[in-house]
Amino acid sequence: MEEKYNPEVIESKWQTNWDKSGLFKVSEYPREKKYYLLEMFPYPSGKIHMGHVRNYTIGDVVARYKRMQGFNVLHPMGWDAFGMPAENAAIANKTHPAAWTYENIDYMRKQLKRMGFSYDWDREITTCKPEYYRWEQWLFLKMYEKGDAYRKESFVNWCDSCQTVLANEQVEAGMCWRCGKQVRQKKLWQWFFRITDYAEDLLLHCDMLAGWPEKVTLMQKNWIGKSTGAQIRFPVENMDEVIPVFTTRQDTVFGATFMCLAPEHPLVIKLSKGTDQEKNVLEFIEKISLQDRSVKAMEGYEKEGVFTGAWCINPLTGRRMPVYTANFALMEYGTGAVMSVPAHDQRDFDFAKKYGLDIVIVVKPPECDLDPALMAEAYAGEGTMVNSGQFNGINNKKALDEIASFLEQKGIGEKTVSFRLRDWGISRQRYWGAPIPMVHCKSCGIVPADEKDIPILLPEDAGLLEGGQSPLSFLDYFTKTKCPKCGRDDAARETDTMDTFVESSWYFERYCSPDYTKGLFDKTAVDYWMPVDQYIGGVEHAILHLLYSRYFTRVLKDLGLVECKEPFTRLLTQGMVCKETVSCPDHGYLFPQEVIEETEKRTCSKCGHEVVVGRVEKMSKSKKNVIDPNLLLERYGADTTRLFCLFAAPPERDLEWSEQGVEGGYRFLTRVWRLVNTWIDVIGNTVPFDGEPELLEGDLRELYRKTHQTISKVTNDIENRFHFNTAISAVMELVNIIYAMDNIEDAPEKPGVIRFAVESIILLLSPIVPHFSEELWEAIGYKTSVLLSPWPVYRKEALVNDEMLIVVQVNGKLRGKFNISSDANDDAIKERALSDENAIKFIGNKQIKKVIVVKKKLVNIVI
Ligand code: ANZ
Ligand code: ZN
Repeated sequence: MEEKYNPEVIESKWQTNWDKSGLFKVSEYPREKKYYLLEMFPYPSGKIHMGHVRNYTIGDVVARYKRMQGFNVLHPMGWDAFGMPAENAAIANKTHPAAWTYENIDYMRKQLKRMGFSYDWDREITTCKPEYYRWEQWLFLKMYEKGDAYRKESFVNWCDSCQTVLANEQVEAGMCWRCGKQVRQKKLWQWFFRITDYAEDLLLHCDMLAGWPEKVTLMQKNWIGKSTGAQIRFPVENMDEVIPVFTTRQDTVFGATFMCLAPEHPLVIKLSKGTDQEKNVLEFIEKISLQDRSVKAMEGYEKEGVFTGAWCINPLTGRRMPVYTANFALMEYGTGAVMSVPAHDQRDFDFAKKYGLDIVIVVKPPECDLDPALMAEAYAGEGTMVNSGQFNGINNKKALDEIASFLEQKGIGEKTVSFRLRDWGISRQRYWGAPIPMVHCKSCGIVPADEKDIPILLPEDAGLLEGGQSPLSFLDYFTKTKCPKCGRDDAARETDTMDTFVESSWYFERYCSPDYTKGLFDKTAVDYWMPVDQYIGGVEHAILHLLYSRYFTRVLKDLGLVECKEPFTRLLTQGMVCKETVSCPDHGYLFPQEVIEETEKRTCSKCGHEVVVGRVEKMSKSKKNVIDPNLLLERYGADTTRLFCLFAAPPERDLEWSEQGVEGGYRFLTRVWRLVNTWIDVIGNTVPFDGEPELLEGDLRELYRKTHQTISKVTNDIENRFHFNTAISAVMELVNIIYAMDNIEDAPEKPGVIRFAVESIILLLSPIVPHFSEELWEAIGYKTSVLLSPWPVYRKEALVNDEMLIVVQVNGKLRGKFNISSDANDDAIKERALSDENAIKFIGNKQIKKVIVVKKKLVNIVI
């Protein structure tokens, strides 16, 4: 065994070795216990960052640990390879998205291998390859056939500069998340997936995802946003029209004094046509259409609207209600119309005050009376019904159901629910994505592509347009096609591509049979592996990616392609990797390598100014507080990097970068290395001791017990909580104990007990620092990989600390006895003796002069 720990040599040795022996390959040949461990696959942006390193290290430890526990572990990796950054980078660097993407993938794959992750690389998936997206297109056709995919005209957030539709969450305070420019509203024909069909089911199962963090299921529930209420129809005066509204407060119908329609509501133009309000209404609609929806979604923006010139009738009071169009009424929610009850809804109240509309109180608070003229705000609380005809006098909560039933009886409305969740708009006017397999024919309209024509290949060599606009519609050889229905040869292919969230909604199922050529996946394989037992990734995907994946798995189940419907049994959302920011008064934020460490201070390498150390924040290129994993790999190696990521914080917490932490990790590994080196001659030719603890004495017994305790602690920490940091601490403690025992008495069991301790240390550390452990495992004589060894088990009886019998004397006379752990120190023994009931009796209220403790034997209390 080498004197010195040399990570560079060891790590490349074992990586080659693992590769050659195919150690990480798995198959589904029925083995009892399967375990599917998955980390969110990366976007191939160029190189991996510390966030990836942390995420994948956590996953790798679990994968290796489960494997040693006897599970058949699927642990795959791939690339979420479509998406806008590839196009932007291609324009900026004058390359092609395909070339850029594949190059990045090659580089990042090397980096991941360099980290020693135990992926089955035979299962690698790259979503921009036709072998992958052809099945997505095939699925699209099936969904179209079933009505799960449809086309509708709708308003979208549109960025002129990126020439693309943005999802609501890609709009930050009215600006494009990528380029920072103003977003506007544009009406476009778009493709949608009918996720709302599954709203109820997705919501219901949120409560059954016991292995998910509660904050994530809560976010999903809020996103789905179910409201229970009623739909009520308001007839329009002098017209053959009704306005249906959705309300959760049907108890307040008697207080509805005006109506508000969303500016996009089709009745707005119809009602105002020919009235003197027509011009105002059209102007208002135009103005609102330029506002982006994220502004509208904000609380506290100014409520405004205009009268449409029309009136409707309150079906319960007969009151004439002016019909307005207002910016706070959203077309996408409920029916796009709001019955406004200013006395009991704050928005309606503000609106009524602004435009001088009537306020009628219908719920009276328990303690006081309300006066519409004096109210400063709406009353949204509970109370007694007033001004509400036959419902007067009852509690308004009770009235909810009664009024709903009454409306149903009268045929004016019915109980209903509304969801906040919208159908999933998947059309992107982008080039670097999977083409939507539809055809536009001048005779037949929209026709699905023929299944035989799939994959509809994305041309990988299209020239990009400067503005970033998709080139697809300009490529005749892509767009020109025959109509699959009537054969006309001047039909055109759809040029929209799919949202990249579509690829990531089923990749985990594809991993189960990545080379399958007859469908999305082989059913036997997918039913063997799915669901994913443990999924690990960033909390930023708590809503969309996870919800879309849950939805897709349901669609696939309903198509008979897979058995399970919840794809992820357990979910871990890891914390961020953070570091302090450092800036120079003249040069702004500095990269760590731009800061010079001097004895007393740190200075800017550009100008010599003393730097300012800022807050600890998530590592980001813009703040320059990043550590390049390559640097760590070069300086310390993969094992130290992994050890640091796991030791610095439990996985779900944020991790603060610290150079000392990394160095500490390195020193610990060196210490373990030396330990094995020191003992190797003694333990080299023996087997680990495996007997009863009673066969041992003194330090050996202590060490044996400690080793079992460490195995138990590490196993529990990993198994139940993924608390690798405390697991590592426990191993460190064990290492310290061995170091502290320099003079272990020679007993026949000595080599075996020490061997047992050393082997356990290597095994327990092996998922965390695999190369290091392989090397030591080999050094102590093993010929096969440490990964193929079973995880160590502990003896229950060895966990309990030994006890000793202590005799209690008062003035030298035996007065009592007790058992106490052999770990107990003199103070603990003394305390226990002084609380001994019998002793207390004999002491009475006499003064205690002295307490003498005789090690491991007796306590004498002198009074
Ligand atoms: C009358 C009423 C009286 C309401 C009252 C509230 C309080 P949640 O709980 O979020 O589902 N609403 C309905 N459709 C709307 C739309 N398209 N745009 C904006 N607002 C809309 O909210 C349900 C309430 O939101 C409904 O109940 C309706 O106002 C409003 F004292 O009806 B309510
Ligand atoms: Zn046709």
